[in-house]
Amino acid sequence: MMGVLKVSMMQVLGFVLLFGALASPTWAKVHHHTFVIEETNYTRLCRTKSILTVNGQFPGPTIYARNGDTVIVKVYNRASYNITLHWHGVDEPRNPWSDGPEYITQCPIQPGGNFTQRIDLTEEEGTLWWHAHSDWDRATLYGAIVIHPARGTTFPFPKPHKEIPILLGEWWIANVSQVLANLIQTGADAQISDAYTINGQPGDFYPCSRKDTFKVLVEYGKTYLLRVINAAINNELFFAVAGHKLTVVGTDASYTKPFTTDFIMITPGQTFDVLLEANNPAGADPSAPCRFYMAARSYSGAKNVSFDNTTATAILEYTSSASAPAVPPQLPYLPGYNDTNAATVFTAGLRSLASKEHPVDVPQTIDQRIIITVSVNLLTCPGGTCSGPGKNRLAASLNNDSFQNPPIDILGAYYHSIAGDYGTDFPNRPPSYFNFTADMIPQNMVFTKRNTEVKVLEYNTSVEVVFQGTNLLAGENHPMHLHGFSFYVVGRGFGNYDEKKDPLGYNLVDPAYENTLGVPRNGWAAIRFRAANPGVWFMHCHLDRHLTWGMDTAFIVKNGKGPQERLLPPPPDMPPC
Ligand SMILES: *[C@@H]1O[C@H](CO)[C@@H](O)[C@H](O)[C@H]1NC(C)=O
Ligand SMILES: *[C@@H]1O[C@H](CO)[C@@H](O)[C@H](O)[C@H]1NC(C)=O
Ligand SMILES: *[C@@H]1O[C@H](CO)[C@@H](O)[C@H](O)[C@H]1NC(C)=O
Ligand SMILES: *[C@@H]1O[C@H](CO)[C@@H](O)[C@H](O)[C@H]1NC(C)=O
Ligand SMILES: *[C@@H]1O[C@H](CO)[C@@H](O)[C@H](O)[C@H]1NC(C)=O
Ligand SMILES: *[C@@H]1O[C@H](CO)[C@@H](O)[C@H](O)[C@H]1NC(C)=O
Ligand SMILES: *[C@@H]1O[C@H](CO)[C@@H](O)[C@H](O)[C@H]1NC(C)=O
Ligand SMILES: *[C@@H]1O[C@H](CO)[C@@H](O)[C@H](O)[C@H]1NC(C)=O
Ligand SMILES: *[C@@H]1O[C@H](CO)[C@@H](O)[C@H](O)[C@H]1NC(C)=O
Ligand SMILES: *[C@@H]1O[C@H](CO)[C@@H](O)[C@H](O)[C@H]1NC(C)=O
Ligand SMILES: [Cu+2]
Repeated sequence: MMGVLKVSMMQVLGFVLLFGALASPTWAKVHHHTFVIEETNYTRLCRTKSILTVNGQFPGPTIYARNGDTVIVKVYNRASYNITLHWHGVDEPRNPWSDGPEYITQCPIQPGGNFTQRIDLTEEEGTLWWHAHSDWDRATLYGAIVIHPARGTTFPFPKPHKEIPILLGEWWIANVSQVLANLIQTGADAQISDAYTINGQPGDFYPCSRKDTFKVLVEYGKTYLLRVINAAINNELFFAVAGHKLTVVGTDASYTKPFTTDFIMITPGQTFDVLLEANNPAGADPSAPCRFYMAARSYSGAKNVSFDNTTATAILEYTSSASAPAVPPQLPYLPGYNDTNAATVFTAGLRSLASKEHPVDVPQTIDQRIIITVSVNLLTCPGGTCSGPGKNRLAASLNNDSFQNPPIDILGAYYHSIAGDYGTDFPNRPPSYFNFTADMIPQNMVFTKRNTEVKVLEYNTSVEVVFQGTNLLAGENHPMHLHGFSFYVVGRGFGNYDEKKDPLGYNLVDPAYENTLGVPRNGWAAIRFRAANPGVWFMHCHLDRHLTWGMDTAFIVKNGKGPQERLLPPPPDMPPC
């Protein structure tokens, strides 16, 4: 009896071990979520207002998965707005249908409607996020996506004691839909926000906020992984933790060489994985108070552009402080709001890990270089009735094309060969060459034109895009985001890009691999990627007022020859227009 049992248990155990060992690296798990979008009352800064939420939560739910997994999200729109959701930084191989930008890959999910989206986490590992991609709904519709190493693998650094998502956001007391409506109606700049937030809370320096300030408890001697996400609408942010260094180990779900710094500069759309060692000497003394602020405030390089200059805080508290006197925490050093030098030094420190386990695949040669000017512009306003500079309307452009959304989505129009929705003449070069970054630019150059032009790429083209910032109206750091791909940031500089000299200085060895990059104020940045993902992929500035003004376009990547190189068919429940 015992013998039989023993044998059978050993067989079972052997089977499990063998099967587990064989299957685990490729055993992708499928996670199912339901996201119900609804309007919920939240109180911040002494005022209650109705905001858009997912499952009643703000910030929204965190999606946890592992590299290699698939996440299926059933989205049910119970709110009274047209809404779409985007999985920021996920490549979505061959499946732009689930990507989300309104009128680019889908028509919005209308009130009462549903749409089931599929998120395939193939190469991504680290931190990403999801957010609304309709109007400015992402002001409150956002949450983290935490992607752990694939089964059977681990982090390329010692396992942290705990992981803490840090979502940086931006809050208006006013109705954000109304803020956007006013911007569109008047042609003037956006009303600035009233607060920044850390995990939904403004912190101690704002009215009625102190009791809800976000707090992290840490143990002396342990290391924590902060997963920092900038979900703000219109502001790049400096972020730091008093009394502690930060070691960046990843960005945009790709590992970096460990890089120790006092602060980070994070643009909307970006994420940083940051190790924080709870090693402040005061933390070892139970009688000493040991509390520190983590803080975020704007990096605003543009001259003469108003912005929210308030500071959001959260508290890092050592567990040893439980019985210590409650003295106010220290504030960290943060660079000045216009410290472009500090932003540049931080950004220049980022390098891909480029290890055996996490190799890079930087295109060493390119088939095509596309040079794109990134500008803030004006449009003339009929009857001079706008409230922008000179009674004109503020606008923005890429290569002097100010993008307007078409009435039906470009992906659907492309897939079903419907003509007239968009053009394919997005220029490969700036339409005119001038000193892009000069202090004074002839006033007539500032005006732009609206259209809906995209760029078509053959499958597997090795592409280089050079973004050239301009000083038209106002030079500014623009966080350019590409859907469907991550890219290597091979070069960056100030002034005008020199096509002969600047490529000689590229980093083709270990450049950072990102999905959003800050194009330096009055400078340029060059990215490389291989267009091996068929579909329609949006590219835009992640400052939403620039996006609204037209700083966007899309790539259509054509099908390749093989069956695995073709766009998948649309899901049956694509939202109708
Ligand atoms: C939300 O707040 C508004 C005004 O503050 C109030 O009129 C409304 O009844 C509240 N809604 C809910 C569901 O509590
Ligand atoms: C969307 O899903 C919800 C919940 O399952 C259901 O009540 C609703 O009828 C669906 N809407 C449509 C338009 O099918
Ligand atoms: C917010 O503004 C939008 C656009 O003007 C409007 O449709 C909506 O009813 C407003 N929401 C609230 C809660 O006032
Ligand atoms: C700053 O902006 C204001 C308002 O748009 C404008 O009147 C003024 O001329 C600008 N100043 C400079 C130096 O550009
Ligand atoms: C920041 O805001 C304060 C008022 O809250 C103002 O006095 C100050 O000039 C502002 N600074 C900048 C750089 O805008
Ligand atoms: C930053 O702003 C300060 C004051 O607002 C100003 O004195 C300084 O010149 C500015 N620095 C740069 C680099 O623009
Ligand atoms: C372009 O403008 C910048 C800033 O005014 C100036 O330093 C530079 O010399 C100009 N370049 C050329 C080629 O004129
Ligand atoms: C952009 O296009 C407009 C309209 O055609 C033109 O007036 C303007 O000079 C162009 N600007 C640049 C920088 O090419
Ligand atoms: C893409 O092109 C590269 C370089 O020509 C080649 O090595 C690779 O196999 C191609 N990939 C696909 C999927 O066709
Ligand atoms: C919602 O989306 C539908 C489909 O694109 C469109 O016809 C309708 O005008 C939109 N409603 C609003 C308020 O934008
Ligand atoms: Cu921008």
